[in-house]
Amino acid sequence: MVATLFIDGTWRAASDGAAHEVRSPHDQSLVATVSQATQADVLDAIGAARASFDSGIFTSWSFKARSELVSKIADLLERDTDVIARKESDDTGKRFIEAQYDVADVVSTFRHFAALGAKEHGRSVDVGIAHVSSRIVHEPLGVASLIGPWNYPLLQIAWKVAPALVAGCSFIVKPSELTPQSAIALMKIIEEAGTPKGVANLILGPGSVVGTSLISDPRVDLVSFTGGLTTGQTIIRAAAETVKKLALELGGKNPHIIFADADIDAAIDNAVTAAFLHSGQVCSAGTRLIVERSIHDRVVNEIVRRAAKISLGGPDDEMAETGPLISQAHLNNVSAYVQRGIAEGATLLVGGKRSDKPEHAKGWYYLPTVLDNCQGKMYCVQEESFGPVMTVEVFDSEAEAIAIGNDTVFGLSGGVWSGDAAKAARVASALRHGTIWVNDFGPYRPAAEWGGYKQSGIGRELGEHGLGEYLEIKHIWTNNAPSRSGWFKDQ
Ligand code: TXE
Repeated sequence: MVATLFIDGTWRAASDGAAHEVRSPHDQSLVATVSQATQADVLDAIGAARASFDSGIFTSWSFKARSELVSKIADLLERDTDVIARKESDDTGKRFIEAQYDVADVVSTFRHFAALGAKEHGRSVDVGIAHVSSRIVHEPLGVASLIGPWNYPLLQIAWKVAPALVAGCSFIVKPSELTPQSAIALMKIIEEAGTPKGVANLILGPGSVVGTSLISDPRVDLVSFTGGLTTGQTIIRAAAETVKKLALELGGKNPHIIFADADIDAAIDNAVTAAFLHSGQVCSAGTRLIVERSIHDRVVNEIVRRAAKISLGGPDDEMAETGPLISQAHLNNVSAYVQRGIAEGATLLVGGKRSDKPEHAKGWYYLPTVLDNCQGKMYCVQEESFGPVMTVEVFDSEAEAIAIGNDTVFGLSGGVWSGDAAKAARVASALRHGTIWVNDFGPYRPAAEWGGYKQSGIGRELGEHGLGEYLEIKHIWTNNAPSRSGWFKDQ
């Protein structure tokens, strides 16, 4: 029987023995069989996390000691890069080399939080009374449910696990049911590094089955979630009952604005990458191209020419530039999204269908797609496809570019290309999105905050705030010369 749940320091099978088969999006081959938790297992994991937190077994460690643990985890992850990258590319279908880059980013994330934890925490406040000392101290927030998606499975979990460990929280990790293997590998490393029993727990299974308690149980203090908007809304509703803290990253439909005075060649190349990297399965993908009318034809013709040549393939295809979609259900959604765009009046310039190459027959391969003549109110402009689909709109003025870029309920990221630094800075400032790239698109660093305005989420990951999400802030006022308050008359 497979035993891939990690609860209270022990590897366990599901209490009813249930298991789940993970299949490659590349060819549907069986890549793993993992335990599928029951409700009883979930309650056990929450109980273990709560008990470990309340016992002080980890909260009593200094920030420095917890940072050293996180640093050790970074070393072990680095040691196991290729093994973990293999699991990640098996589950997601992404190229092995991309999975290796992802693990390198995971290691950097752990190193960033280790360094942040080692810094001084808390501060003194001058309250203007000589005999009063006032201190702001940071304390671990409590028990956290850490729920991850399938597009960057280990990385998105790492953005949560590393700060939770530095902060001294106890937690339950739940990766996407489609991509569980890298989370299992991470949990083995967390165990090997010497994390106290019960602090780190792993639950596997579909959110609809194992998620409910993770987001509503009164013993959970914080839910940190990355995934779809609808699930995010479910979590907000469930968390209301016990006023849980929330950290939500819910994706976006990200504007990518190109002015006529930009370095057009660089802008085009970055626009192709922004939209089609990882087949568009990126929350910050630049899939909403907004281009100045005078350069529309030149830019769009070149993007279409490039998109048609993108080479698709599985984890070990050395000629491949990107891979399959995660599942058949997702492929069907992307396909329906494109058809709806066409029905609403968009012009399909390239792609718009599943790859018909024989070597892709068993995989969920969808061709890079460009929809031109799009208008702001169209479904394909407003909604995220999470697939390789670029929509194109035109603008005539700076004000119009900004208005289009902000005409969305989302606010995760955006890009602006211009040779006029002052104009680019004005547009970057006016766009209401959490990350803006000027004359670039896509790079991020663990030291810089990441997160969304508006319906793209609540809170921030990475940077310094990314640790703050897992901390409570306490003010301790100490009067070193106690005296009567004298407020009420003592009759
Ligand atoms: O996400 P879900 P899905 C977007 C993208 C995509 C859409 C749906 O647009 O097409 O979301 O993807 C768990 N209680 N993003 O359906 O369902 C689930 O098991 C607790 C953006 O895959 O939100 C998984 O672990 N947990 C994104 C995680 O939530 C629940 C990345 C995400 O799944 C739950 C992925 C519940 N009731 C998709 N229901 C990004 N921001 O990067 C589900 N889950």
